[in-house]
Amino acid sequence: MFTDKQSFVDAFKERFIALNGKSIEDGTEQEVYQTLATMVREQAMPKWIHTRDRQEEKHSKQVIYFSLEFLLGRFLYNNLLSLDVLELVRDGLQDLGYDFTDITELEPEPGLGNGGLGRLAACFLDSLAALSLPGHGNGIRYRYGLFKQKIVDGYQVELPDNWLRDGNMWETRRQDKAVEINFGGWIEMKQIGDRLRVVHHPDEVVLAVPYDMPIIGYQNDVVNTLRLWNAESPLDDEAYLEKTKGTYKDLLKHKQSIATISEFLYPDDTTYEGKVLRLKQQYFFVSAGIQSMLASYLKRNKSLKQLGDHYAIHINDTHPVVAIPELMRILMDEHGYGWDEAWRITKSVMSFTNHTLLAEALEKWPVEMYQRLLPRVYQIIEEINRRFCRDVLVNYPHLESHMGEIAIVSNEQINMANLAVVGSHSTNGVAQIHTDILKQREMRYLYEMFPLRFNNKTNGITHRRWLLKSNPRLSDAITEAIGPSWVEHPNDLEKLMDVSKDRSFQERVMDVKQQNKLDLAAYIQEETGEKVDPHSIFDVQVKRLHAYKRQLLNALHIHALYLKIQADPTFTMVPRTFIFGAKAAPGYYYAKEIIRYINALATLINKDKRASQFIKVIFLENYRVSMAERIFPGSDLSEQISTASYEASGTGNMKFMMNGALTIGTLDGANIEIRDAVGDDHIFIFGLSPQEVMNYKKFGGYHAAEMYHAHQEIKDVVDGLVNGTFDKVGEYQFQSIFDSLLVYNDDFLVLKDFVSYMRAQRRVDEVFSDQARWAESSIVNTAKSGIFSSDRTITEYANAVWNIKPTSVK
Ligand code: 26W
Repeated sequence: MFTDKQSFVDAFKERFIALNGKSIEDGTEQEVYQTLATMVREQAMPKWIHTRDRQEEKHSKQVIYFSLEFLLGRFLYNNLLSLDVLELVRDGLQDLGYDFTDITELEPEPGLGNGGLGRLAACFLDSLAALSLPGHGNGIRYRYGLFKQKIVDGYQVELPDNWLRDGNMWETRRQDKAVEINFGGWIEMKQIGDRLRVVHHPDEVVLAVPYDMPIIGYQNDVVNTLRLWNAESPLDDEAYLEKTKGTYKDLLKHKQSIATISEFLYPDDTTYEGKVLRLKQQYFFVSAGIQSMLASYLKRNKSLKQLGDHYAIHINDTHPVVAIPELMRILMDEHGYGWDEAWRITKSVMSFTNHTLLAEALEKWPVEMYQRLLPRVYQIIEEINRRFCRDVLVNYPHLESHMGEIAIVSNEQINMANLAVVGSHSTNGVAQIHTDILKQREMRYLYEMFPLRFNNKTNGITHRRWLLKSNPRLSDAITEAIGPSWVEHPNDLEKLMDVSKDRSFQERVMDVKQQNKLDLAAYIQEETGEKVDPHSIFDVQVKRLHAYKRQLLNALHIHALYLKIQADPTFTMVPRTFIFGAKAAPGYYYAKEIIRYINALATLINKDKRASQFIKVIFLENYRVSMAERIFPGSDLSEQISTASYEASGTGNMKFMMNGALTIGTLDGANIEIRDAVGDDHIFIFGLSPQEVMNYKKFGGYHAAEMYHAHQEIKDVVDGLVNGTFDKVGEYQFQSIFDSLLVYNDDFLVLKDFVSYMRAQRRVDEVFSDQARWAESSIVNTAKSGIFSSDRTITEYANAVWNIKPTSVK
């Protein structure tokens, strides 16, 4: 234990020798990082045990958040902050001759997620622990996280993310808690007395071994757990050879085939084998999570009847929905419960969040695949479906004609979203508009049947990582103005409203922003070699690359500005730096073309002497959590420009807002709630409303070609995609983007919103030219961001969905 700088330095020297067999003078930075992480871990261990004991002692109800993604980011800095030893460690390391920032950046980053959904899971774990709530994560310990992105000649290239190469300092392997997972084989019904017993004879058994990571609460002594499962062979090598009479080569093949289950985040699912693997991943971590939950429950309780009073399982999107039939299976086949009782228990335990309206992401699985891989689970799904359809016919006969849409099994496919709604007690969307659309459109018939199950929980972000940690300058300025209470009660940020018009505070905030922009500019230069003007507007769009998010609209705006600069020698504007960060799914060709377009614009513009005085384009490769932490504090303008009604919520929008950036955005997802919070004067809204977009989608009436012919500016830019402009800088043209707009009629209404977007951008220029006005808006954005803390979101889930209570461990 260390409690002051000197005790830390002494302990560190001792531990360094013990761990590395040499003195610190001969140490590498890597060894310093590992030693420090080991010490922090040791500091957390007693609290970890203590938390578990207190939660058990008090019979606290616990929630387990089941998610295929946890986009965690680095731990060291946050853990030091949470344990309240950050300052002394920073100073101590300096005394030892090491730079604290350099050391923290050696930590490999667990990028076990694609985007918002995975990052949300990580923010939720942080808030659960900070609020002393008994809540844990359950997921997969992917050997490789989301790919590492490189840009080569404008093209995205994917490299493996070998994050475990040097070990993970925060995990603890718990061999004793391993469980077995069964795949394939056949089902035998045995008559035993007057009862029918189901025996599953699997043809593959996989061992799930948990690796636990401590989730340390913010200065409250709570340490919750994230349990990530690793897939391994259930037999040791000799036993395997003995049993199978196989060769050494067979053994290696067998081990490799099992290891693939926890090898990659979202392995390619364009092939049949790829799809099977994904389904295996889902069942693997779900079954393991339920087994381990029940094992700990049954240590203290005999009957599973009250399971729902002690445990909640939260299903993060459709990926873990197999939890519903799996719990049914265990209750019936392994514990002898009848259907009705098992169904009641299951529904009381399960709750579900939907994160998207995009059809491609609402999972459906071929019946045949389930039957083959999970024969018993499939039987149960079929029975759930049979009973559900009967219920519809008897109690909601007018819905019969919609049976194909609401049934759990139809067209030889299992509809996972329907299964989730039917087999749980709560379904929520992630922003008000998203929940409303779910109720009115996607799930209107299920909503009619189960109106009380539907509710909204607008997303949030942890202000501890996204403000306190990543923006220390702004945090200090806030605390100077309103005191430190906002750290514990983020709604207190609202007190900033009192000083939003105060000139000296405005200057303070703008000065902070300027320094953060200088840092960001230096980072950009380091990463890309490009020098950017720190007084230009830093206009930023960072998020997954997807057509509906409309990075294309942003790019076309840049392209239009470039053409204006070319055409008019007297043209002038407020200088801008356009900053992008985005990964495209490896199989998503169109998204990759957009990346190439942005990079081609950068090549065209940044080299042009005159154009680059006004605009610069930066594409930062390999966007990830640690990069995001550097970007938000130095941003002026937040691009949230999805086609209205497509972005479920967005959470990047909240991170920008909290860091004092102004939003340019459509009325989509949580942008609407941001607008409601800050008021129209402090946000730049443009474009079609969600209703207008939905009307176009339903009734038609939009013709992209009309926009093209009616507006010279649009015509020039769109022609620019294919008229040879890019050949001049050695790039190929952008036929597929051109075609998406004019041949395929612009699915995401980019051209429809173009004029309105251009106008909104000119308003941005105007407001930015009035620094006092901009400063006020910036302060208002931070002041109103408290409601977007994930502490608010988690409190709502705890009270209204999970029914869990804070358990103090002090
Ligand atoms: C089934 C394959 C699949 C899996 C994941 C398709 C798409 C995904 C995305 C990565 C899901 C995702 O990140 N959704 C986002 O979730 C956020 C948290 O609720 C929302 O804020 C975003 O609007 C939503 O796009």
